[in-house]
Formats: sequence, structure tokens, C-alpha cells
Amino acid sequence: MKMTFRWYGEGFDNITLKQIRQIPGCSGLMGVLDQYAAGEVWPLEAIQEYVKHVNEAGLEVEVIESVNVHEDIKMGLPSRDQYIDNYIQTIRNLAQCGIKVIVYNFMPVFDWLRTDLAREIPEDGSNSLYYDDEDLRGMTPMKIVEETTKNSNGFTLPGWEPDRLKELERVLNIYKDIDEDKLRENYKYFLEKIIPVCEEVGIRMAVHPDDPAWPVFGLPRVAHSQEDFDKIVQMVDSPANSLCLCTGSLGSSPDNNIPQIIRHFGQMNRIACAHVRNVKYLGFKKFREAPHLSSEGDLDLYEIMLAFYETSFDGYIRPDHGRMIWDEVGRPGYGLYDRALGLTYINGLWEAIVKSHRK
Ligand code: DNO
Repeated sequence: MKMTFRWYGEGFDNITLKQIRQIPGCSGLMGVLDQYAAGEVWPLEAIQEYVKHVNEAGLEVEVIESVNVHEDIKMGLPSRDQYIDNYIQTIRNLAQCGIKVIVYNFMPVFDWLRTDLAREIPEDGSNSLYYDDEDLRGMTPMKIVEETTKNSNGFTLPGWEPDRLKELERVLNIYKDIDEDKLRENYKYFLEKIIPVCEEVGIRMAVHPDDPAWPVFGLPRVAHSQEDFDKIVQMVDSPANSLCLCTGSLGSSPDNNIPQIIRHFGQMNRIACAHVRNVKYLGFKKFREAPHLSSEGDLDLYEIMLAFYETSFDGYIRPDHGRMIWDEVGRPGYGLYDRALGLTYINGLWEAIVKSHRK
């Protein structure tokens, strides 16, 4: 298992590589090149420069997140082939720079979505990401986009790139004719084209679950349960067609048994990387993000790490969204302090599990 940390890149993150290098037990990053819109080819030279810069700070970068899939691919429009060719070129360029895993998602229009990016936790005065489905029902898609953009402390959140948002209304209209089966068909088409290339160049694709783990605004969503992922891994039967097991996204629904899902896909060797965090349920389709510690939320992080251990997980892992604590101002969900605490806690659980299993 390799412990990593998400970083958005110089100019796109308030956290420095030096700070990340000083977190004990962190070998490198899950990186992203935030400047490229979905559908664009990520140029080889830019990736080379990025990797070199990270390596010079004493960190590895073998996982890249948010290589976003163009909406035309998800909608199955005739223009998709050009965008798939571009995606393939990006895969080749990333592989040439030593990248082993690409994290992406197949959520229509929206990436992860919250109704409040800084909900105060009354008990301790910190704040965290918060979601209430009832609040969302009172909002239009345009409204949630505006609110999210306004409250992101000047950063662009993944999936909320201004270029994509201009298209919002047109795209929402097209989705009216796309149900889950159609979306799956388009997904399969995409995987059938890209997975052979991944196999050739040694990349594993890791699909990130829908977050939250249910459809929003009536849009189809096909990646938020064990059954959904069973269908996805069968679309193209290859270890290059894998999951990014995000405990908090799947765990937003109490219907998902996370240790069981880890065991199921771990035994099949279909988990390429993991995002590990906790959630606190506040009601039906209503939750906030909690500190990583098991006792602070509704997921049992010990059982989660044990499931990874018992299925010989050998991929990349990182703490996920944290609260904003100690008056930090940064990207919502992506401050330094609470995520560093989470990382250290996960490493502690892992050491205890490994040592207690020694014969
Ligand atoms: C959320 C992240 C996601 C993830 C993308 C992958 O916090 O985990 O933005 O990287 O969904 O495309």
C-alpha cells in the first residue's frame, strides 16, 4: 500500500509540496493538472514538467485524478470519437511519464456535489462539507453551480470548470432522453476503446463512485452500489478496468456496506486505489463529513482498513476530504490539517493491523 495526498498543483492549491513532504508516512501525491478542460489532450511536456517538479520536492506521483470524460462521450453523441481519441492520447502521455493509475468518473454533468461547503459543526467550531437532499430539491442546477462557485474560496472545484458550466442548460436538455441503460451503453463503448490501450501501456483506470450515492436533478447515475460496479467491471473484463474505492462517496448511503464492497472487489483485484474518509448521517439523504476517526462518524475505519488488509490491497490510498480546522482557509474539503490528521490515523490503523497479523 502506498499512502498519498491529493494536491492540485502550483497556483491551484494553497498547500505546498514542502508541507506535504513533511507529513510522516506519505510517499507522494494523487495529482491533477487542473488547467485542462474535459476533452482536451494533456500535453506530454506539461505532464513531464509536472512530474519532475513533484519529484524534485521528494515526492512520487503515480496516480492522476480527474482526467475528466467529455460530456459528449457520456451522452453518446457522434462527436464522442474525437474526444475518445483525445482521451487515449492523454492516457499514452500519462503512461510515458510513469503514471500507473488514472482516476475518473462517469457522473453526468456534476462531479461531487454538496449543498453547503462550510457547515459549522457546533460541537467544536470547525466546518465541513454538508449535504441535504431536501435543500437540493429547493435549488435549480444553475443555483447550486452559482453557490458552489461563490463559496469555493476562489478555487475551481473539480467538475465545476467554467468551460463546462456555460453548456449546462443545453446538456441538461440532452440528458432528458438518456436513462441508466443508455448511459451504461455509452460507458461500455468508451471502456471498450480505452482499456486495450491501458493494458498496452500499463495504466489502470479507476472509476470514482457517484457522490452522493444517488441520482441528483433526475440525471442518470450508474456507479453508486456494489451491483453498479459489478456491471462496470463486467463491461470490459480486465484489471485495467478498476475502481477507485471512495469510502465516503459510497458511504453517503447507509445501504452500502463498505467493508463488504472492499472484500468483493478486492478479491477480484479490481481496486486500483482508495480514498478513505468518514461521514456522519444526519437523516435521510442528509450527511456531513466527519473527522476520519471511527468514533466521530458512521463508518468504521478499522473494519475498512482490515478489509483492505485481508484482500492484500497493494494499491494507492489517500485520506479524503477533511474539515476546516485551526482557522485554515483553503479549498473546501481539501485543507492541510484535517487531512494530515486523517492520513496519520489511517497509517496508525494499518501498522496495528499489520503487526497484529504477524505470526
Ligand atoms: C472528490 C474527488 C473527485 C475525484 C473525481 C475523479 O473529492 O475524489 O473529484 O477525483 O471524481 O474524476
